[in-house]
Amino acid sequence: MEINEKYMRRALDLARHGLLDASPNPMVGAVIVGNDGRIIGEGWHRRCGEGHAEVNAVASVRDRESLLDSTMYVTLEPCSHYGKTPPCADMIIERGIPRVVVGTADPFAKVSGRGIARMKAAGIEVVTGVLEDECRALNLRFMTAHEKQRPFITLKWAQSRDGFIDGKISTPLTSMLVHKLRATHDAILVGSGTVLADNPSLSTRLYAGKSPVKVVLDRRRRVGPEAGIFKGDIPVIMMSDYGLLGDAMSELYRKGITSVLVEGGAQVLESFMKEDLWDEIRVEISPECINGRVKAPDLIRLPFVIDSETVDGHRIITYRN
Ligand code: AOF
Ligand code: ZN
Repeated sequence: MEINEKYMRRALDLARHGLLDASPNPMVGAVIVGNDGRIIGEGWHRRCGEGHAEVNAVASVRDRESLLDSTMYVTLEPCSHYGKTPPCADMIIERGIPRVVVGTADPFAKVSGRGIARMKAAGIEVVTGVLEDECRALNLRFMTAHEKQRPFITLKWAQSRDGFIDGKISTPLTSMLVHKLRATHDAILVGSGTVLADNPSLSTRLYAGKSPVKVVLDRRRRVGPEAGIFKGDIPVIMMSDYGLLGDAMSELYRKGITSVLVEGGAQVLESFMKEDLWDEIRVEISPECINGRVKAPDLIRLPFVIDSETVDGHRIITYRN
């Protein structure tokens, strides 16, 4: 169905405008096509808490009547729940849109199929799975989080050429890239050992982006209120009472965190890897040998390299699980 893909591609392009502000909501785009095949409305989800893509697309249509013989293309299943905004499926039914083409189902438990079912029950012709792979890939973290009921987990460390993580590895430019990476996650996580040893602020001061929530694994309650992570007004979650790492991750998910960047130290990173509790690993390798004391986790058995770049002579490699 060439024609469906053409309009879905446009909806995907629109969805990407949500890149900076949609999270933790997904990026979603919607296109409304009139009976002569021309686009009569477009919209996307701009920011978490604001109007959904479908609502913005409908609001952009000049002639309400034209909706009665139109097709809506939307990258994600229209929602069926009252969240921060009312259900899009109901709005589509009320406006009398007779055909809806959906990219992929919404894995969010409060929706997951109910939006599609509700529209079908109201007599709307619904086509699903158009450019499904692209629509899923667009919101990989959102999809992973809701399907696995835990945040998307990125492990990150910087090591010397000879595999040590102690010592100064990063350059000003690679440090800025770390802050950029932080800004794309809902939370940053470290172990209490890292807080005590390095007293990091875990901020995004080197990059103009969002500041994620800070999470510290601190079973022994060793971190005091004087720690640098408490400076500023970014919330800090101290986790002491959890059984397994997986339980800690489920708890973060229940708090609404859909992605977490795990920054160390070595023991914490190793534990996530041992439990196969990760989705992406991002490693920076400096060109120097430092013959340090703390070994970086072993890279040998990591499966898929999805990206490799060189910045200031440092290699930055990204693996996907
Ligand atoms: C849609 N269209 O553009 C988006 C959807 O709190 P709310 O009301 O913003 O609802 C957030 C949930 O709605 C989110 O977890 C996801 O399941 C869905 N997002 N749905 O129909 C959209 N952004
Ligand atoms: Zn919605």
